[in-house]
Amino acid sequence: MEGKNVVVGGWVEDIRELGKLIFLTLRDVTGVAQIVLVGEDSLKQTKGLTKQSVIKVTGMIQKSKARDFAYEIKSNKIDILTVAIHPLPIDPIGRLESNIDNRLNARALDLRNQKTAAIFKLRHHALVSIRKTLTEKSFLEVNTPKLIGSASEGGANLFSLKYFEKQAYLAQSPQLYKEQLTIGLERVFEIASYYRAEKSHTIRHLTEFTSVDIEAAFMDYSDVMDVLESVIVDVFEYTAKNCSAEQKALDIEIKKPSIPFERITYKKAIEELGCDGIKLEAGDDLQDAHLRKLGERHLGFYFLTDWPMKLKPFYIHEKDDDPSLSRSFDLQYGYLELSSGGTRLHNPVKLKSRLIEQGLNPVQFEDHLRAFDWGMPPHSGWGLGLDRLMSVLTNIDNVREVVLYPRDPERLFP
Ligand code: AMO
Repeated sequence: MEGKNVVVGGWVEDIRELGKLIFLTLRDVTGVAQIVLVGEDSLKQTKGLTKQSVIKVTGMIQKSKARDFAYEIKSNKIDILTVAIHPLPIDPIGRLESNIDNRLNARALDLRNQKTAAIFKLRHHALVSIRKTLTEKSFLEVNTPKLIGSASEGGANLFSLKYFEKQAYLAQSPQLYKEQLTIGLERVFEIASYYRAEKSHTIRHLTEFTSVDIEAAFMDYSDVMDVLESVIVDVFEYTAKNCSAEQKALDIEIKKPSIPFERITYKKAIEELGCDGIKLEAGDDLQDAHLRKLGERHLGFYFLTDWPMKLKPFYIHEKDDDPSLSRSFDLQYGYLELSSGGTRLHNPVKLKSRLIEQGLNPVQFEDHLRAFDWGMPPHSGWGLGLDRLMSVLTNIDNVREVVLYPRDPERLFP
């Protein structure tokens, strides 16, 4: 484009005076450009101009002598569209490191930092890949309500609110809806925010998180594990190929994980932990420390399957050969649980007795139970925590870093 006239808009990242010339570094979401402002009144034009102000530059492209730029824009006219007020709450370029709370308090400005922007560009591409994989496997994307009248995951951890004269809740998951939708649409997926009123102060729990959920008629838990493995592998392959600049900004190298992901039964996991000196009874839940130990043996992604029924929600199907165990799984990355899923009960009588067994009131699930009388196919599915997946993909431990405006027990603003 040498010799061509252009108009560019963007944010001033740097301003340097060199005699009568003014050098501006201008950034937009695609990258940086050098502007050389020439002419008698160039100094006058930049009076009051601060870094991160928004300008429009009209000029011509020419070869540059600068080390970092092959070309630059020579201009004798800039328009200042908005002046950024200093001092800014954080250094948006990231030369001066700010702590995570200060950055989250000024999140919109934090996105001017190329490292932060790279996280959310990667997140976009991960979502593109997930939608592509699931669409190719004949899943339809759906949207189900987040304002609901009864719990989807049982009674605990529900945010409740007044809904005019009624009591409503924020959805913990799309569980009941996605199961019902298999009657008419067979294979569905949803990507949405869900809410858990948990006072967890960890680097992996949020009160509002994004989940990718699928549900498929006529699939068993082993089939949906295959689907999950494809979704994950495709995300890594797609971003490895299409996101070089983002990997560079984050100083990471995304690699396709090795397949197939190991499938370890809960029983085997307990035995392995026993060998490591951790004694657990069959039926005990696996705590953080146990999962960390397992993660040392099984690097990368692995499935933990066939959990005891008593550790799983009411909708999970038992195993035929041992009804104390379930057709269920978690997908782990080291100690971190990324997803859980399984084969569901599709027999309404069994489902009702499981609700009672878990201390839930079948009356509150009447609408859901009704659908099971209309020809409910056998079905399976999973929910994948997108925020946790992003933290693995970007190699950033704290899930708050990969969520634009994270919500936790302390954080409700901005
Ligand atoms: P579960 O409750 O295990 O299963 O949630 C599925 C996945 O969602 C993510 N997740 C969270 N991420 C951040 N903060 C939280 N508070 C949080 N809670 C959950 C995790 C988790 O593995 N209905 C079932 C799924 C299914 O069977 O289809 C469910 O919600 O990565």
